Amino acid sequence: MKKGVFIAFEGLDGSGKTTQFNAIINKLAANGISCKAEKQPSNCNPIGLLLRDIVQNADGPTFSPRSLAQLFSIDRYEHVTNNIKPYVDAGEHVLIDRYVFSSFAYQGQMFTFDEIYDFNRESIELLMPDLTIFIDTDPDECTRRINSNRANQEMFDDNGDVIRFKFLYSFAIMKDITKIVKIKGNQPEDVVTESIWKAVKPLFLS
Ligand code: ATM
Repeated sequence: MKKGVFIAFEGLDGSGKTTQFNAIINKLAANGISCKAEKQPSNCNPIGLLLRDIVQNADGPTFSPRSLAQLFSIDRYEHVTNNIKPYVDAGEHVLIDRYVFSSFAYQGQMFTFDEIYDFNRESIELLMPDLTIFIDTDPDECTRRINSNRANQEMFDDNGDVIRFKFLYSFAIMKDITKIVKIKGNQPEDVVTESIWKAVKPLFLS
């Protein structure tokens, strides 16, 4: 059986990542291609739900950075084992809003690349995306968008320059393991969608 395609979307909060993720799912659907839409933290197990509470709710539970990094890796392993890999293996396409590079970037503020790799080794060895799309929007622009659109800040909204650097650093190290395409996010929404579509389309339609 031919495997499904697995594509991850990454970017800073406010980069336009989720908007573009939805736009590409719609474009694929318009071409008769259906995909399973996933996100991390997941909403498939109690750890994923706990993580959403931690990052979105300033009054939510608090954990040490080490425990937090490990919770992201536990959620990822459960999610990929139960809700992603079996589907990809059975020929379904899966698109995911954030995967392991988000840990290299966000937890990369506190831990080295190697430490985060070790936390996530099992997931990385089980399944890496066929393609990772990075929406590279200027961190100041991301902050401006977050401040104008969202009522509540998320836990890591403050440190855009460092997080972007950690994304780029981990892409450089992992470039032989997964294909990564960087798309400039400081462009009109439809231009960004077209650029992503150019990278995504060949995986489905030739
Ligand atoms: P979204 O807003 O894209 O759903 O992501 C939720 C938060 O989780 C986001 N934080 N902010 N600000 C990034 C954070 N996150 C990590 O810190 N590590 C991870 O591995 C993942 C998947 C997300």
